[in-house]
Amino acid sequence: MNFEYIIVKPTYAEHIALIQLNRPKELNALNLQLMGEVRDALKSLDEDDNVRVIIITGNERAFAAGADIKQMSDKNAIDMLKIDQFSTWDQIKKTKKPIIAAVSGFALGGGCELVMHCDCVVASETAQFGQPEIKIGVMPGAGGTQRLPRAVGKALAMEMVLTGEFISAERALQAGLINKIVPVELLMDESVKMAKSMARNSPIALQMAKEAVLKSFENSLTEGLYLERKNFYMLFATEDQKEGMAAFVEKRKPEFKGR
Ligand code: DAK
Repeated sequence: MNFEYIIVKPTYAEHIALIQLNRPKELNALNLQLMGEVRDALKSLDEDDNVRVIIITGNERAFAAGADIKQMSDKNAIDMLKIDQFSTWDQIKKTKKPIIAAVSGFALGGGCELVMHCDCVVASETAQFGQPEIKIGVMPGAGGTQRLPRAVGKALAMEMVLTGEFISAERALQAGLINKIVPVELLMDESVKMAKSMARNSPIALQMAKEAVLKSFENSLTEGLYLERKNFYMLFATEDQKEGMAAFVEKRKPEFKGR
C-alpha cells in the first residue's frame, strides 16, 4: 500500500495494523486525498485475514485538526454535493474489524468525528476534543451532531457544538467519549496493549460483537436483541467457538484461526 498522507504498518505476528495520519505541518488536516487514503487502507486491512484489530493515530501535536479548511473554503453547495465526501465516510463506517483511536493533541471537527467512527479511544493527557465548525460558519457534517450526544449526552454535546470550545482529555473521559488517558510517551504502547488484548480473541467473534454493539445505537431494543441472538447462534458455527470452549475446559490458551 503506497500512500502520500498516511503511513500503514501491519504487524502480522500480533494481528494488528497501524494507520498513522501524516500531514504534520497542517496538523493532519483531513484533505480529500488523505480521507480517500484512510478509506482505502481500512478497506484493504478489513479484507486482510492476518489483521484483526486496527489502530488509527496521528502525532503528538495533533490526531487531526479537522477537515482541510483551505480546501473547502471556496466551495459552494453543489461542489460539496459533487465531491460527495459521505461516500468516503460511509465506507469507513462499514469497517468490520475493531478500530482503536490513539489520540494525542487536537482531535477537532472531522478529527473528532473520525475518533467517533472508532470503537475505543486511548488518549494522551494532552488530547483535546472539539467540534469547532460553528466558529467558521458551519456545523459538524460527518456525524458530530449525532454521535457526540450519544457518547457524552445532550448537555455537553450542545455546549461543544454551539460554542465550538474544546474539552480536555480529563473531561472527555468523565463524559464517556474516551476509554482511558495515558502519559504521552505511553500512548502507542497502551494502544497496542489494548489492540493485542482484542486481537487474541476470535476475529469472527470480534466482528459479530462489534456489529451488535453498534446496532444498539440504531435499533430498538427488540431489534438489537434479535440481531445479538442471530450473531450469537452464528458463532456456534465457527471452529473458533469449538476451540475457545475446548481450550477453557483443557486449561490452555486458545488458538483462534478466524474460521
Ligand atoms: N485545515 C487546514 N489547515 C489547518 C487546519 C485545518 N482544519 N488546522 C490547522 N491548519 C494549519 C494552519 O493553517 C497552519 O498552517 P500554516 O499557517 O502554518 O500554513 C498549521 O496547520 C498550524 O496551525 P496553527 O498555526 O493554527 O496552530 P495553532 O497551534 O496556533 O492552533 C488549532 C491550532 C488546531 C487550534 C488551529 O489550527 C485551529 O483552530 N484549526 C482549525 C480547527 C477547526 O476549525 N477544525 C474544524 C474544521 S471543519 C464532512 C466531513 C468532515 C467535515 C465536514 C463534512 N462530510 C462527510 C460532508 C469536517 C469539517 C471540519 O472539520
